[in-house]
Amino acid sequence: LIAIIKLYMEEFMDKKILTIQDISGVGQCSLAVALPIISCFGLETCVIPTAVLSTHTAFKDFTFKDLHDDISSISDHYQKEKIYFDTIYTGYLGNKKQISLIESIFHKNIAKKGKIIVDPVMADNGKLYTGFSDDFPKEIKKLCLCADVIIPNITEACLLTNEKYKDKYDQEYIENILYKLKDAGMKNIVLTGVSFSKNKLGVATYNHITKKISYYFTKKHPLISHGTGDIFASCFCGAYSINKSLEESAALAADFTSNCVKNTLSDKKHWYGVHFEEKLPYLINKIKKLK
Ligand code: PXL
Repeated sequence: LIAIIKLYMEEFMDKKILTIQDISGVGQCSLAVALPIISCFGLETCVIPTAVLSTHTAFKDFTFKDLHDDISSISDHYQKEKIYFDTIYTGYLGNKKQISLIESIFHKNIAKKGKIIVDPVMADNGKLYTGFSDDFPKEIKKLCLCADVIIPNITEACLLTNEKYKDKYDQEYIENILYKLKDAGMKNIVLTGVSFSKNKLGVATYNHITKKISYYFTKKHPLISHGTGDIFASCFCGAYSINKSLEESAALAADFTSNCVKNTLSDKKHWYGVHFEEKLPYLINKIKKLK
């Protein structure tokens, strides 16, 4: 019995996830969603902020403080304290110079058998976000190659593979992108924002072990919003870190994100993010059932 309890404790207790992304004071994105969502999984959520912004970059005149100079010393401190992370999840980076710093964090601060998850946050709807130069995709690709799982949207996947971005496409287009990413050396792939019909939106996954492509769809709501990629990625990372499969984690993340979008539909003035906060109890209930 003691052995079983010990095994259980090793599996579920004291797990730490480190997330490396910006903090935007207003915007319902990045660390402001990662912290509450990942905490719902009972995981200790640790952070290295890459930048501090007043808002995300879809606002005008946002402030931006690059934390480049702090990143190495923070990670050195964790190493000195022998603090290692079971998952490292990266999102929005302040600039391309941070990429090599984060590559070294992957080596220095990861626990034995730790998982690396990279969301190559840089673009959406066919366009790079404000502030990123055209060579950013080439650089972030290096980080993607270190990851056990990458979580690009279709625009980001196109930029990583030099594929032409289309907003109307078929299954062949999506699977070609997944195979191009795989051939470039990516392991598990979770491609978000996939839709083959008016009423359904979801995710396509490529499983590195089974070599299978799977799909999971939820209802498509008439709302295009910011921050949904971060909500999806945070929920995926939580589920994957408690050892749910790639496909189960993607399905949970898709359900939760879809519910958060649905919860925002009636608030027509809310343009910059989605109201995920009221849906955290729903997420906790779903996680209880999963465990
Ligand atoms: O949601 C992705 C994201 C994160 N952080 C900042 C952003 C964006 C998207 O625009 O601007 C600062």
